Amino acid sequence: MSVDTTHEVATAAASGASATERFHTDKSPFAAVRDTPPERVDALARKVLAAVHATIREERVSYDEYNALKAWMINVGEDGEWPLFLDVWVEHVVEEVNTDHREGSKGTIEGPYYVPDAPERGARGTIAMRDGEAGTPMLWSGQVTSTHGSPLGGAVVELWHADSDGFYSQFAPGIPEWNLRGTFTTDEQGRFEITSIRPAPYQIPTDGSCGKLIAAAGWHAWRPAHLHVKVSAPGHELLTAQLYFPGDEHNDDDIADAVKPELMLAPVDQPDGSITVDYGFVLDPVRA
Ligand code: MBD
Ligand code: FE
Repeated sequence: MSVDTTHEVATAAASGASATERFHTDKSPFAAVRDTPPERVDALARKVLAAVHATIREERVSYDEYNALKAWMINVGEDGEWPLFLDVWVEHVVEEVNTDHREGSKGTIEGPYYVPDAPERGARGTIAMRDGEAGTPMLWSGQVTSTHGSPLGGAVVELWHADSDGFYSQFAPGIPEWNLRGTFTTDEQGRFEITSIRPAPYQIPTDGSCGKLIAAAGWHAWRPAHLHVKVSAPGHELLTAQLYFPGDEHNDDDIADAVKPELMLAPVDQPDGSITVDYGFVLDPVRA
């Protein structure tokens, strides 16, 4: 009998702990804490607390409800699910206010599963995958240009996405380290061509604290299938985006509110059963 170990041990605690661990190894967030002036911390902390106080008064929150919140918040930390919670329910507004000046391509949230320094594959190549990786083969071609119109040769396209079961390498067990993660560098015309597979929709782990909130509130736990990218070039703003597939049943009710019409792919079915997609990026020069 064959045992599907990926499904058996892909627990919320395992993927949450990996996401928390990853955030700890990146020291830049801690520098930001130190460098934020006290006036700013004071203003933000007061506003958030005032919004909490207003909700308690308006809803006349009981002690049972207050203690349920306390227990739940303790569990989110124990599960390592703060990165998941924040990226699913908060990040989309941070992304909105920080990119609303841009004239180039739309972006969206990064989410909890980015890992830097994925294997380099040049301008044309196949992302790291297992022998016989399940899923529909996908050939993606595109070009990176600047809002001035010039092609950006040497631009870097970092791609990461879930497998055909909805699992990410380094956050679900039993998957090779760099599976479905790759770095591509555009040619002189700014062009790239990536071979990968079409990912499956992603379900928030149901056995952790975020899953408990979803169940308790009667929400659903799904994100539509998506490709994550970071696109960068010297002198240009880093673009973090996700691309989606038309017809996914959760494109209109993404739990993370990260779908935009500009991020929709137009896949073309090929006679051999694979799909091709053509999607490029326009980067904004860094503001003077
Ligand atoms: C994901 O794959 C994701 O992209 C986000 C934003 C949240 C949880 C899982
Ligand atoms: Fe994702």
